[in-house]
Amino acid sequence: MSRTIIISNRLPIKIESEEGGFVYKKSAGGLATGLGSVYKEGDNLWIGWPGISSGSKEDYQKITADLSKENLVPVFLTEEEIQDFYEGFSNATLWPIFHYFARYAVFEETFWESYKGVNQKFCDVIIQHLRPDDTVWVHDYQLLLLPGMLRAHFKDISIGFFQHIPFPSYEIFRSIPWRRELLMGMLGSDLIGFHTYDDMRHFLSSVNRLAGIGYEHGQISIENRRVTVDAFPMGIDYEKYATTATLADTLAREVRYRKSMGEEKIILSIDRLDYSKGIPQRLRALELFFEENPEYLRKVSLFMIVVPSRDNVERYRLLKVEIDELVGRINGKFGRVNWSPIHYFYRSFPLEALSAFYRMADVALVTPLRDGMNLVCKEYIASKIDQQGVLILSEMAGSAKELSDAILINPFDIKQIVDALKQALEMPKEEQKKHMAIMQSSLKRYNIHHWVSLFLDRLAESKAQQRHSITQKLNQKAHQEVIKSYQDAQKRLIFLDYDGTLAPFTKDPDQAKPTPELISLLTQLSNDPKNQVVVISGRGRDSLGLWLKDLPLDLICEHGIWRKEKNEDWHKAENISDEWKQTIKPVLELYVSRTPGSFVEEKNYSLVWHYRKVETGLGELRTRELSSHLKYLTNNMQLQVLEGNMVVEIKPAIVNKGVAAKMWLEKYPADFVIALGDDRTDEDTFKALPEDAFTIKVGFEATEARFFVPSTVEVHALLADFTEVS
Ligand code: GDG
Repeated sequence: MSRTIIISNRLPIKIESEEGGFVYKKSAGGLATGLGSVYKEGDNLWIGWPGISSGSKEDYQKITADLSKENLVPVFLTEEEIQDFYEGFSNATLWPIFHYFARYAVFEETFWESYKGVNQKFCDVIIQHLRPDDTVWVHDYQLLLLPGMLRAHFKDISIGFFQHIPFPSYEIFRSIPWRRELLMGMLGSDLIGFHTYDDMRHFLSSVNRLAGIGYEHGQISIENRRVTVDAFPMGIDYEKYATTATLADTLAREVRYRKSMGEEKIILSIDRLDYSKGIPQRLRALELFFEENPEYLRKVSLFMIVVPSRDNVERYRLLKVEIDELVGRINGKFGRVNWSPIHYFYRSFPLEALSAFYRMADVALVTPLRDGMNLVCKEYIASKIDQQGVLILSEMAGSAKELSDAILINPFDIKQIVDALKQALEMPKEEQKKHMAIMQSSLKRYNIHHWVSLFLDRLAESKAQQRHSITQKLNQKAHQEVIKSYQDAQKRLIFLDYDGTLAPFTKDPDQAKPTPELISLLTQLSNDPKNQVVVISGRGRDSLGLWLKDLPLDLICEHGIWRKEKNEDWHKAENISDEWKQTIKPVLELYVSRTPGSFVEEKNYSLVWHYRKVETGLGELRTRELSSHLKYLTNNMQLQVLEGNMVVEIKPAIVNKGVAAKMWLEKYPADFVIALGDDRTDEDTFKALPEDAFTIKVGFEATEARFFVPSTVEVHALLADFTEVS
């Protein structure tokens, strides 16, 4: 039976040693709750670090045995690995880069080596437990290389990856020396999820620019797989927070805490200690708020919880000092004997206390400078059952995309936070309730369980799509099948596209001249009396016609406008005019002047705008603009606008490679028909051929062809094998 294996850096437990054994405390975090229903079921597993870095062999054996009863598998890490992999590469390299704190990032070769080593360690443990029909779900930035490592062992296994923190813009991500390896590691997955659409498009753009791999509708084609990239905003365990808020223990705590605070209004903030959370900025905003609005002194105070985190790292220690000093300064400046502007706790609390704080708070002030999602703001809303309250939320948190009923602020704009505080404290109760109800109904629906099933269903769907894709790789078996049919045939019709199929695609179209090896291959193939070889291309006859003029083969140029059978003259398709060029050429020239690196190629009866030398991204953008401009212009002109490989081509609509291929099929009936091509225009050829023809796409994009091969190398190998048999 197929199982689901969850992988994350930390297991959802905490181990404490007690005399004579260990005590295992379950984590109550959102992810642990959400995935609890998954990993505890049947033979499913959760694999990760159990949180301890020292112990005897016997201890580790005991822990492994104890955890296996809970469907948990430990990956033990050493002190050194914790330092270099976890505190080093994960938290001192990736964390600052991914949160746009590039100046804090440390690039250390030893950290990177350790990161690779620990990802490999995870891979080795997983392999011992994995079965080929399992589904693996890898979590977060500590394990970016793992999907690629697993893929190398299990070609067909279903792998999902979710990143809980932001994915930065390409301009930031590119500064990591090991950027390409990280991307390739992630691309081992079948489905890659982020919290927001922005993270997703930043990732796609990095893949495009750094690995040179394009994408269409959020899908990346790599080797023989299609990787789906999408946004899955994570929810919370809504019922848990809503229920805890009504428990007797929570309500008793609320009464107790309230009593000690008096009548004053409460602004609440809860974060882990982290520079991405914007804690000093928030404190400065509070200081300014009291300076500008002294009437609020003694009437409002900030209840601030900072949960200790990574505080053995220098950067975090410094942050702690900065926060302590700011709190001291503000309390010293505005405090009175019986009133403090800030109640500050550097510790964590049990869920019931947290729930009581959420209930007590008139305003939640959530101001991260960057946050993948931020669950605290969602928990605040879920806890406000039958209560009002106002959420002030940073637009830099992923959750801001969903919670548009909050007061959204730019956390770098301290004046805006001050205004937001005033607005929140003065907001009429009815208005508060209205916004709260809207946000609650959304969070109730898009809860953590919804998120888990959405991701896993999407992963299953993407994998099923991949497995049922009709285009198969031309593997050894299929290759032999093609050779056998070729050998058995008496008459063969062979259609070969040129650029990207016979000759590798180059930045400079003039560099695509056939090599002596290619000339020799085509000559041998054409000399076989059973073969009718047709080179079918969008190229003009002034290049391809000249290059191949001495070979005994047929040529179809400019998508069929010019046709030449061997030893005969060129023929032009009928009813073709070139008058339209006068109207279209100036438009293409306009796009050349706006797009450095692009140029216009003029063929006898078609025009091509090339952008293969244009900055990545800009060319694609201009293509969208140009295509829609041209489609409007050519409405009644019987022209076709084709988007090809780094080109936009305009040609008479009555000719295309499919129409030309059909003419050859009628004239030269054959019992073996094959077509090879890499471009969108070759799809017309594939579609025109009979079902039993061998149609082979060069490359990984979606296609009508029956088979695909990765590159021109495999095309040459197949043609060379043809020449070996007869
Ligand atoms: C990462 C991403 C993304 C806090 N104090 C106490 C306590 N907490 C709990 C909160 C909340 C969690 O910790 C914090 O979650 P966040 O989402 O706010 O932030 P990160 O820890 O940075 O999480 C983040 C998240 O992953 C999920 O994908 O949203 O963007 O950075 O659940 O309630 N819990 C208890 N006592 C405390 O004192 N029990």
